[in-house]
Amino acid sequence: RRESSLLAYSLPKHLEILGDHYPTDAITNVTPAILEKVPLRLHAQPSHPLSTLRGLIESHYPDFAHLSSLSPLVTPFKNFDELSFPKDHPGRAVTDSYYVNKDMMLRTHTSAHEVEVFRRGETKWLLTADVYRRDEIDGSHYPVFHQMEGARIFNADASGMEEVEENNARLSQQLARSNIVIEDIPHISPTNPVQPSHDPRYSELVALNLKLSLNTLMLKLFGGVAGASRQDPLRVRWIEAYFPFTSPSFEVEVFFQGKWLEILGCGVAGFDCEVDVPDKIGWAFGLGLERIAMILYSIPDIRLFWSLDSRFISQFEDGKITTFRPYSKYPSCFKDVSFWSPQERSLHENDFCDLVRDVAGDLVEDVQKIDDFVHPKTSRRSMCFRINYRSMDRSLSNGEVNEIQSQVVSRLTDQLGVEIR
Ligand code: FA5
Ligand code: MG
Repeated sequence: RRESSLLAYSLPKHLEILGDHYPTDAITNVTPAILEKVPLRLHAQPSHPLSTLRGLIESHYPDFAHLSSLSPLVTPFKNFDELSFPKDHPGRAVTDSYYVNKDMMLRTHTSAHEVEVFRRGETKWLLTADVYRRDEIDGSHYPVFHQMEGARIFNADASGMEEVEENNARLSQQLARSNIVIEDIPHISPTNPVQPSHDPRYSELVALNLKLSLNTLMLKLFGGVAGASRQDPLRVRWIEAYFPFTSPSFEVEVFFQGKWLEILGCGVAGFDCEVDVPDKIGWAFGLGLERIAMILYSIPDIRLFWSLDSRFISQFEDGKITTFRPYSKYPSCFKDVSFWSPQERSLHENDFCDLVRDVAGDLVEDVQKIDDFVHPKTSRRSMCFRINYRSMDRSLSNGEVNEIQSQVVSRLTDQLGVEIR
């Protein structure tokens, strides 16, 4: 596989993705290593931890539509514009997102489908999918991960608000009987305002419904592992956030093993800018499945989700959360590479990481920038990266690592135009 991706870096005229052909162009930056993940759909593989976790969350929302088969290929319009992301939002950059060509990209979040699902007339729904972001390489970041979007809308009138209040009363009772400590913030504040088109009283009730719904979900997911004994309750905190398509907006963090962990983003949805349903009001959230699964299953490295090793997948049973038993860790091997960045344009760290990922696949465990300076006289930028190679399934030989490293070095020169030091 490594050999073929070495040859494939000269970009083909067309890419075949999920059976369709797409022309490439000047901004194409999807790599073979990424495209090979697209058909895998871990969230739909029976007994895979991500699939079991999806089922667990779906069971918290039994009367919602459960969607999980939308194509990851979306237009930048759908991923960004339709959700009111500004034209200069950093997420749009080719350094941060994967583009098939200028008109088609791999979704960066499940929110990319919000407008379409609302337009279909769904009022309560969950949507699970693989999402793609160019990022650093380490034990908790992977360029493909999984999100679950949830949304619910109500009629923006007395009858709709009656529905919200009934639901709020039921959820509050459930929480009152549970061992959970919630650090809350106001539903609406000057820095986290109600939308101009929303009745503030409706927005308050809907924000409360969102909070109750997610607090009870956190209790369902973490109540067993994070404590929830008298002395050690589950701690959840709400933080003000900003998303261009919701207001007020929040992030939820859960206290786990001494640290606050960000689980999701959410808010009161903006239907005026999103969809033509002015007489509705509701909420939406987007949560990261890997982060939750790593805690629930004690999975130490995000790459393990992609492992084909039977020692990984055979440990799990559909619908059951069990503690992962690590099998022996094979030795790792560091290699450093130092180079001068091309003079015309500075090299982005994500370009480096993608190239390494493309050559080494899952044999790369992490990449660290260990030096970065600009030469005072020539103004040239020098960078040094340390690549940590380790297989999760076997011992790598010295010769093999050296060969991968020399492929990295030659592609750095040929493809990214750097000068090795
Ligand atoms: C979003 O993606 C928004 N679409 C969420 C949202 C939905 C807001 C609906 C409002 C309404 P964010 O980029 O923060 O937001 O990601 C949401 C969650 O995905 C994070 O809280 C985290 O759990 C997970 N996540 C984000 N980046 C990564 C990553 N690199 N690796 C693993 N999980 C990640
Ligand atoms: Mg975030």
